Amino acid sequence: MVATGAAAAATVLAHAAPAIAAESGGATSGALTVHELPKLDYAYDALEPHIDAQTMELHHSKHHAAYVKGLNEAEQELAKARSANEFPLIQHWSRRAAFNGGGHFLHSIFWKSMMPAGKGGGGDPKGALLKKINEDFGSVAAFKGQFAAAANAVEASGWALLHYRPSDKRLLILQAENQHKLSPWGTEVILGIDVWEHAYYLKYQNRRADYVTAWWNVVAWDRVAERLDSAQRA
Ligand code: MN3
Repeated sequence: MVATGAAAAATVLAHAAPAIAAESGGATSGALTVHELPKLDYAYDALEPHIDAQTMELHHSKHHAAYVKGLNEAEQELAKARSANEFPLIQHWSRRAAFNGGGHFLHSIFWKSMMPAGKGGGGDPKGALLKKINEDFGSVAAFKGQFAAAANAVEASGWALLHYRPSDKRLLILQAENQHKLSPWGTEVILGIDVWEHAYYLKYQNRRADYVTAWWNVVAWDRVAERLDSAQRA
């Protein structure tokens, strides 16, 4: 989530501008975005028994929060490094911005893609999303099978992601290593599952496939349909 409005801009100026000004002799241009941890639409225990409350709390309030902090720091340090022509630092902070920014972006979609089972989560996609999944994968069952296989096959930490590619109007299932490697260009992520161990280990230990299977019970298809719709209109 991105902070907007005068308050956010004031925060940026208060925190970032003095540091940049000190490095660049006082000249600043533009304002940095202050990225914020999005609030969840449900309680930490709302996805039980499929995803346990302790995992949700740690995942959101610690892991995701750390990506937000890391992204803000990386963007501030990048601005300083650019002002000072510190090219080796630009490389370092660009990597940190990509890693933390990927984490922030994907987790923001992840939380929005889930709702409590039976209260917006689970079941099957409907309407235009259903039609598109049938068109590109043959059936919902085939899509779920391929998506789960991609999630289960991620080596170590990463994600399985459903993308929409506007250039040929297709849905694609892709993996991400960590949250930023193997990422394609020119596509919109419309659904993703986090298969880092922190997303499931407390409850499922090494049984990632069981977590992936349970996760379908909390997928908020209406939200996925909204993202597809907005990607198709863009
Ligand atoms: Mn995670």
